[in-house]
Amino acid sequence: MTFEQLIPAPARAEGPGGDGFVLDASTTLWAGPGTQTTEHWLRGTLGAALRLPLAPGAEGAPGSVALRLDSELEAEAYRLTVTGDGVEIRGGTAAGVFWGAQTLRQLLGAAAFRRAPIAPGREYTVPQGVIEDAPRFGWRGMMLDVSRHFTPKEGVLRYLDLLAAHKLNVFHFHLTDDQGWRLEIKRYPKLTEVGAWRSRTKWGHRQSELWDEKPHGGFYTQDDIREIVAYADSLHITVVPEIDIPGHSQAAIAAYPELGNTDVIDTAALGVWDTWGVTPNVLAPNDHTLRFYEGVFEEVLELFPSTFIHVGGDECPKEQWKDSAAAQARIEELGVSNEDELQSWFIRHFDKWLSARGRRLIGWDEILEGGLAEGAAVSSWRGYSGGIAAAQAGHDVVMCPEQHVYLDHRQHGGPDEPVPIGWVRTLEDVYRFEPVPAQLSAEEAEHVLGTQANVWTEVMESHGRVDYQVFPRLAAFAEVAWRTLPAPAERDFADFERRMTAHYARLDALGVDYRPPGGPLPWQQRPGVGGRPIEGLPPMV
Ligand code: TNX
Repeated sequence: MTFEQLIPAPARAEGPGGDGFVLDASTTLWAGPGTQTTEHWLRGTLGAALRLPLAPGAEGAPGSVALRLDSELEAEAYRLTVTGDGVEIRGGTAAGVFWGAQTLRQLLGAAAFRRAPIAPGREYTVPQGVIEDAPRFGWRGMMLDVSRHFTPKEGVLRYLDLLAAHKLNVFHFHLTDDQGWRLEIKRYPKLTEVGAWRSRTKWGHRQSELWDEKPHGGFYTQDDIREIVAYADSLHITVVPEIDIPGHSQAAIAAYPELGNTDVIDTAALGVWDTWGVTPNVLAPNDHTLRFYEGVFEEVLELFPSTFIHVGGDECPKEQWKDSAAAQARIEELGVSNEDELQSWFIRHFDKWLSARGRRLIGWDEILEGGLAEGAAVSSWRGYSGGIAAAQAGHDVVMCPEQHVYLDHRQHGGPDEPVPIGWVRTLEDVYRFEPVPAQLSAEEAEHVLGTQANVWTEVMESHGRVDYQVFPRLAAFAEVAWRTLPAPAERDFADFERRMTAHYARLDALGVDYRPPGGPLPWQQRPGVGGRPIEGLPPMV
């Protein structure tokens, strides 16, 4: 193992030199004040993989791993020093120490990514040298859509491990959508009794004629969520929950029909949606809806300590509001000029509501339409433009343009790609993704909190399908989010690919069902299941 096989590559590495440090049964672990999360993680994860006790030892004892905070380092920065005598990880914060431990794991080889040793009694040598490293962005995220296809709790915990292994620190949890409500809300039990299940599922892109005729569903109890949030916290990952309003809400309307535009359609006849796309069935913009969702958000705030709370705000078609006498009366009463401003009023309500409780609202870039609420942040998904406009207006932005980092989009143009949708975005394309657009001045660019990759699951019916779409591209994304890389065209993709050889072995050890460089294995293909483009349809671009 050398320093040249790390992903993400560190900012600076000196070495390797000397014989290295051998971790064995006698190696002790000393954890300075404030470094307990890493102490537990090292013992629980590395200790299990290598079957080493990593017993508590004295500060400065030879043959030890030492963890300490160092106020001279920036938050999340770390310095990993390996001598013939031991390993020291210093971090600017507890998170910095933890990221240093992730690097240590990579230096130990693929075996360190298993849950138990494959060669008991083997020694593990860490190369000698110094690594100094710090992230480019404070928001390095992945969004997982658990509405379109449910990921059971165990799968979520596993993804948190995978994020941590890539030094990603935000898990955007897309909990509600038209096709399923996944979060237990005590005061509204029907949200999960009714809203967490659909009778059947479109198999493939919405233009496909295939159906999976079996019920699909599931949800997280509040205790599940507490466990997920606490587990994420132990990995220095923040969970940002998303409750999508006022569009993408058909599952909620199916559970509580009075939330819909009852003067336009018979909302009592609506079920949880069984196909994909954008439904016209959106929330009614009235006081009852506001009070209902305040109730939802009250429980959300109790469960999720994150400063940011995502309220969706995307793809809210305005037809029903145009046709609704009640919505039109509301427009008049508020003195706003159109339906976009009505949506803006709706979002602003929750912006104020969240601010009053010490939180901050974040929403998809449609929340810019009709005027962006003060203090709100934007997830820029329809390209860079929403993010540019928001940053120029002084709002914080998370860059996640669909043209670059939507991992549901196919990663190769070949005919074997399973359920191919969207643009072809290869591993190299993701490696060359630049989160900060050139149009922003240095000052405006300060508003780019970071970047995230979004994993929408319409065409991912299983854990294996999610892995296939996410990996290996998440590794390239992690490097983009962590490192300060040259301009896209100048990035050394060949070097990244070379490092990926070691990384594939780590992913194998972790049991990740990634797309192999040579294309999908037979069982990863989905012959006959339509994506888009499909025959007879114009291509998406
Ligand atoms: C657009 S991104 C959506 C999602 C879909 C996704 C599919 C966003 C805010 N809305 O509802 O799942 O495209 O790529």
